[in-house]
Amino acid sequence: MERILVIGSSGQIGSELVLELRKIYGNNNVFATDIKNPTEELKNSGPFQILDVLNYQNLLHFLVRHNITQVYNLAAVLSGNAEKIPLQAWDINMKALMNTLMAARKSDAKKLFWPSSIAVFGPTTPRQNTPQLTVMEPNTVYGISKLAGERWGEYFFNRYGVDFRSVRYPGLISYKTEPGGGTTDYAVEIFFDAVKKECYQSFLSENTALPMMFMDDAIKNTIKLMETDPSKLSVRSSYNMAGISFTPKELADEIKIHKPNFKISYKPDFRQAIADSWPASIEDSIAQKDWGLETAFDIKKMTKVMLEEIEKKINNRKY
Ligand code: AKB
Repeated sequence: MERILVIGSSGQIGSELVLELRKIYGNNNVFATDIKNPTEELKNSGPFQILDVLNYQNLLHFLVRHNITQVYNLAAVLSGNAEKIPLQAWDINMKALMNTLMAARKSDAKKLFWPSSIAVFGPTTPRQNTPQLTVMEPNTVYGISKLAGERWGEYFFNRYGVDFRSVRYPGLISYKTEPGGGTTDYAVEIFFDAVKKECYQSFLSENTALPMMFMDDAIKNTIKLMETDPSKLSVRSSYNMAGISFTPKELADEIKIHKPNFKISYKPDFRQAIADSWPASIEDSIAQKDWGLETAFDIKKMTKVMLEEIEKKINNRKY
């Protein structure tokens, strides 16, 4: 029987991943933890505890006490925020990972998921259809920490048998919990502003293409990777995951189909330089071949669901 710990369960990925894992493995077998309070839905559906992953002893104790077999460690300072507090972000991102790797090695929680990102690539990487294996010279704090994390994950797999698994997430788009401090956040903010105000000021320029993915696809594929027979996994650093690539202008045009009065303006800030250093599109055939990565949402389907669900959310709040 699997007993699963999700670290960072109150964040954008965690708040949806926990609910999906509880459907599969049973409410009481999926432990949600964070340093922030969870959503009501998450709190009411199973165990939640405040846990700081930066405290190694508390983490190890938790794993042993609850007989944990799998860990998803989602705690991270994202790209935009990391540029504001470089040394602190490096410290948090690396310590959160190293504590989990060491605790996995010392306990029965040998299976570990840790998210990497398209941020591992840099300005010298080929920007279109970026392959799995290529030049990797990230120039952001977040990207450097993700690349270092991938190398440590693979090292702990080879050296200590920790069953480390990872994907390089593109920007993730969801309506339940908003992201915080990322460069791809515009692609979530735009939907909330489109519903509330029918206008949006983008912090990225109109033709900045980036890989993105709807949260349902991200969650489904993350769990699929974790359920794959270990012998099928040829990559123990992190798998490319392409999603869908589009620019702010292309997304705005899609929103206008549903909201003809919607207006977008552009005022690039410091996150433009980060976006310019990342790939515009990614190639993910190795993940497709090894563990069956597949997605269901294109820009049209995603836009429709995002607008409908945010309308519902805002209307429910009013009454
Ligand atoms: C960010 O923008 O920092 C993240 C990411 C692409 O990893 N969404």
